[in-house]
Amino acid sequence: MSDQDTGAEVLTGAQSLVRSLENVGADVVFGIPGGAILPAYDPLYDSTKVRHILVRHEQGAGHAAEGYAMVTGKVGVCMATSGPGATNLVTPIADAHMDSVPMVAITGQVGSASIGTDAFQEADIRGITMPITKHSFLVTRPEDIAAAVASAFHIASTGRPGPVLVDITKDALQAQANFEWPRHLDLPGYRPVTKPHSKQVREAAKLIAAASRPVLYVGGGVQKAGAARELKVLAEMTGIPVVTTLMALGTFPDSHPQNMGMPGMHGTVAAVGALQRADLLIALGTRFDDRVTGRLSTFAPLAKIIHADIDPAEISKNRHADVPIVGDAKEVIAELVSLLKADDRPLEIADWAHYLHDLKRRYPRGYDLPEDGSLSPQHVIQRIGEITGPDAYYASGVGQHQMWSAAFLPWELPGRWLNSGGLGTMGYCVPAAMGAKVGRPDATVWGIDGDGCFQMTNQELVTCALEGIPVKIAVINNQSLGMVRQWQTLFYQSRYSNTDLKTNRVPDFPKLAEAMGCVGLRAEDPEDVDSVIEKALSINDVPVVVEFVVHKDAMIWPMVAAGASNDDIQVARDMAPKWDGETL
Ligand SMILES: Cc1ncc(C[n+]2csc(CCOP(=O)(O)OP(=O)(O)O)c2C)c(N)n1
Repeated sequence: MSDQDTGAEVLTGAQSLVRSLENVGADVVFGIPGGAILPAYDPLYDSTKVRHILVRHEQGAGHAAEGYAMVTGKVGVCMATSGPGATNLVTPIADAHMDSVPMVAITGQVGSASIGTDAFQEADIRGITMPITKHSFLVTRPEDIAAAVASAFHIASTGRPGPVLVDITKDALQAQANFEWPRHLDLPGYRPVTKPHSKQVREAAKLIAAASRPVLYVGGGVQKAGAARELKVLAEMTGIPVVTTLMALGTFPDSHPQNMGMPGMHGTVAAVGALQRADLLIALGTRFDDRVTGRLSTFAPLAKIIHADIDPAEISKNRHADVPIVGDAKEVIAELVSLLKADDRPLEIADWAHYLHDLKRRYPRGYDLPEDGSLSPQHVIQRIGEITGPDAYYASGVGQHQMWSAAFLPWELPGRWLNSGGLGTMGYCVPAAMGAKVGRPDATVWGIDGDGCFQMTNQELVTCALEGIPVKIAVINNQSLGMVRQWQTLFYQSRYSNTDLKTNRVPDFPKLAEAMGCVGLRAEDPEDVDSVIEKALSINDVPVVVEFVVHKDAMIWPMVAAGASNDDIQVARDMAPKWDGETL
């Protein structure tokens, strides 16, 4: 084709990259420049469509891209130079892979002639990230950049979303070539199935109609498919009890009487009991993660399994599916709804629903206030949620504060919860909150972080302060790596090896916040909790950090010990629910 036909222009590879990002609608890129990626930063300087946010650590760029993707549903983009820049992206890439977050990571690579010579800042980032990316490209010619970027965005955002790496050599960025935007993507073998097989859905509908103890086991895939409305129709039409996993909180409202809560290691007794006693699990966009199943051989021993997932690799991976369905959760649920509607026979599950409601009533989520009058972390988190409301976005780090956030924040709306569920990445909170606030500038974005996690990535508050990203971060300071300390209390005879962070004024979190251009606040007294939250909510021009100095020994309950059966869930230390005499 002639230049005139295609409107082709001669551009440098770097210009092609920026033009390609503009073409795919990438309006924000989080990154840090360096030698190999430097050519790309020159045309980026001129782009009026792509905002580059200069982070302080590439890990922050990656988690920010995840946060942005989570709240917008678009692909998050991060950019780094070769070698250490690229390797600093490994953690967020792995995180996005585990939690199915659509992300494109663009990295500079040393010149193509130097590849394999241990050149300065050379790292085989494609090799390093091969197992943790959905796909990756190494681009060595400028004419291949547009197609690689277009394909990367398509792959990241379709089917099961995930991270895609585009590694571009410096010479490819510098050389010139015709810029041609691909009309068709050449991706042989990549055909994600979204439409479920009708026969399978019919089989599923039959099992549902015959079940007496069914449960809707709902995972993050339902949230990603934007199928919350369809799920509500299915649940209300059938009356089937629902459990929402950590990744699905808010996909079905917590306040809904059919919601039994979150299953798993720190799930509710009603949710765990529902799975263990079910005769049918309708597993939607969920992956039978070990944190949900506990000891797999004892998980939901009486249940038949309908497993619907967009990724065929998930089906029967951990638990055999009696009815496997490959497809988009929204389409699967919609088809199930129309089949069950046509059948028009009410399910006979009244006893089951009654049993679970009773379980929920007998074992509500709760906590004891510390006897010494110090702050209860659960109370702090609950009040943040109550005062701020369910419409805000909440990110967390990893640890006890994450599980308390899951338990006590108001999960009424889909897509409001950002956390590192699969990889369990400490340091996720601050940069993910930053990305979320960039994606939803008009919304309130809280990060609920631990004092340990916060010390891993708080430098991105400098980015937030300078770039006008007014997030609110609550540091739940229990002066320790609390979740690990809890395990030491329970399983290592309270031998606290290397979990005491001694974070009593070192660092001084409010001062640290102020030094980073944020407002720093602190609450140590239960009486100050509400006013400090309200103060934080009243500041909307700069980021705010609130340190809550809480009791060291608060624990997260209920708990299923790692490797134990869900049947052995403890509601508090040495206190198990009374299953004996249960007739179901
Ligand atoms: C990068 C990383 N390193 C180590 C761990 C193991 N780990 C899980 S939770 C936790 C403690 C987190 O402490 P903190 O941020 O203070 O939160 P808390 O549990 O006290 O709420 C640790 C060390 C991890 N998940 N991620």
